[in-house]
Amino acid sequence: MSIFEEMSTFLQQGRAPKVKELVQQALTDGENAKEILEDGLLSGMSIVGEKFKNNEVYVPEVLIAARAMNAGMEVLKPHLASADVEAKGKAILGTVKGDLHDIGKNLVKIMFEGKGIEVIDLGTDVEAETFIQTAIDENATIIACSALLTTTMGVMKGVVEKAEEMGVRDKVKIMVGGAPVTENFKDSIGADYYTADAASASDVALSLL
Ligand code: B1M
Repeated sequence: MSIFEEMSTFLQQGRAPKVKELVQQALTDGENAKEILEDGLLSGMSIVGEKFKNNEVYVPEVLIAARAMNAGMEVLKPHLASADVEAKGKAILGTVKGDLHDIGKNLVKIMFEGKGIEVIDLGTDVEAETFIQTAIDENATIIACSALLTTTMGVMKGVVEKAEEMGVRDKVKIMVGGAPVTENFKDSIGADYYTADAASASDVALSLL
């Protein structure tokens, strides 16, 4: 088994100290930081994402795998700049105003980062205008909104309207998701993409960048 396969396997098992150790070893062996990221860490995370989508693993396993990925990233980050890894793009993410549910939103963040997308996480209870202003300030092209309550999903319409009002509707893609959100709802508010789960959301986001 190559060091990258080993790294990917330990990441899928959520064994953070082992992942960290292998990233360090790969660097010491002279492996390229970009290859360590893509063939070791991201490859492992993408397998976890697929398994999650197919109900072969569940939320706890995903969160543990994500912790292992973050542990590896800590070691790798300083070397990535020098390897000149291109950021794949930037997304603004949050749970909408009035809604405090963040487990699904955090999974979206993990899956996006697993695909190499930089995420500005605004947290929960986020005003429509904050999504748009942050996208403008950060020069981000993707806005990803999560809502778990039927009473808060309407805020997503506000995000679309604010984007129009603030003159950036043609510059951003607005993605929506969360348990009560549907494809029909997405169409009714004029958002761009709906996905049912976090892994699919990251596939769509990557295809947009
Ligand atoms: Co709340 N809650 N909750 N809750 N809670 C629900 C959502 C509810 C369905 C429970 C129920 O009644 N059966 C119900 C909503 C009913 C409705 O609106 N139709 C409900 C309610 C009513 C409430 C309160 C109002 C309860 C009260 O106080 N009376 C209150 C509201 C607080 C607030 O937000 N203002 C409340 C509070 C809470 C807790 C704080 C206790 C806790 C949240 C803790 C936290 O998030 N840190 C909580 C929880 C845990 C739930 C349930 C049990 C689980 C939600 C969850 O995390 N699921 C939930 C019942 C349920 O869903 N079975 C419920 C796991 C998570 C991985 O799934 O977030 O759906 P989910 O994410 C999925 C997809 O939806 C998708 O990806 C994930 C899978 O890959 N996804 C996206 C999510 N965002 C996406 C964005 C995308 C794409 C995909 O693109 C951008």
